[in-house]
Amino acid sequence: MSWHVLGAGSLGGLWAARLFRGGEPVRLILRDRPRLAQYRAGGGLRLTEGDTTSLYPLPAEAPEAGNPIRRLILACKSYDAEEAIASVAARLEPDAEILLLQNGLGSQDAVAARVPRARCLRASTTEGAFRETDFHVVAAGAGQTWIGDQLGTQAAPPWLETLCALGFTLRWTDDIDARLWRKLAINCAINPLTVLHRCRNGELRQHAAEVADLCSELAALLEAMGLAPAAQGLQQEVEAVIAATANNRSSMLQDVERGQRTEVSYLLGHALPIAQRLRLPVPQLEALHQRLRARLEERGLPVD
Ligand code: NAD
Ligand code: KPL
Repeated sequence: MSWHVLGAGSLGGLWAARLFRGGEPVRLILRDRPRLAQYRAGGGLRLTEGDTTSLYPLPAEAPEAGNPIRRLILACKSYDAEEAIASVAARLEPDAEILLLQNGLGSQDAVAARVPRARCLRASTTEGAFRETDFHVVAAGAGQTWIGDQLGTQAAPPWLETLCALGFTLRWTDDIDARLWRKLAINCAINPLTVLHRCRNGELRQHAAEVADLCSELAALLEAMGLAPAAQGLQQEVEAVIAATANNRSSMLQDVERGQRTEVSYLLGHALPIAQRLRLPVPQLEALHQRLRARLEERGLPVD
């Protein structure tokens, strides 16, 4: 049974190359014919891991190709996910499984609403990869990926084991939303501040009080949502992530520095309306969102 990977960027490239290398049938779906021609001219997908770069001649196709899709990895950014799934919706088999790799929250529901018959599995990953050039991906540090159903009612799919053998650290969870919310909270406490202070993650240690205030409001929000376990020890984990990734630029800072749209709508932009609905005051988070939007506007970037 073939895998399809939609979104041949950093994470999509990493997943696709590892599947191909492991002997799994896999096809890339590229945005359109010009992109397909560009990919074919380069001879395939390049993956650098450590000192080794390999070229993998994965088959690729356009969204409108005729073959049906049974297992799909959706690996584009959150803000592109809905449009991307719509471009292949007609090709999905009735019992298709879709693995959603998007960070933050909000895009997963939008995708599931577009393809109500498919089984949408949500992932929360700390795997790292970046694009050296188009169709050349660099694996940037091993992480782990939690996968689960939204309602946590079904068993892990049998292919989880197969993928673990290909170099992924995958774990099944009955509570993927709690994992996604915890990651969202960590990203809300770190990423916007790195943009505002234009700093690497580790430099946030000089803004410890600001980080602590944000963690306290984020933990209160998680508790108010009935996600008390996801709130526990949030500040300590944020501090640990800042220390462990001290030398990194956050993904949001990287987006801003590259002049690209950020995923803020799926992080702070997703959390704040929920706080409002729950009538929970979160003044520090509101102020952070305003400051971030102002900075994005200054840089000529979309504020959503
Ligand atoms: P990316 O920008 O490197 O790749 C996204 C790819 O999707 C691009 O190649 C883009 O052209 C393609 N795409 C967009 N719309 C498309 C469409 N309609 N049809 C076909 N292709 C389309 O992004 P990424 O870094 O791989 O991130 C993907 C998601 O994974 C994001 O939500 C990100 O936050 C999350 N994530 C990434 C990393 C990482 O290390 N890169 C780590 C954790 C989570
Ligand atoms: O996930 C991250 C991101 O940059 O998006 C952190 C954990 C902050 C690491 O940089």
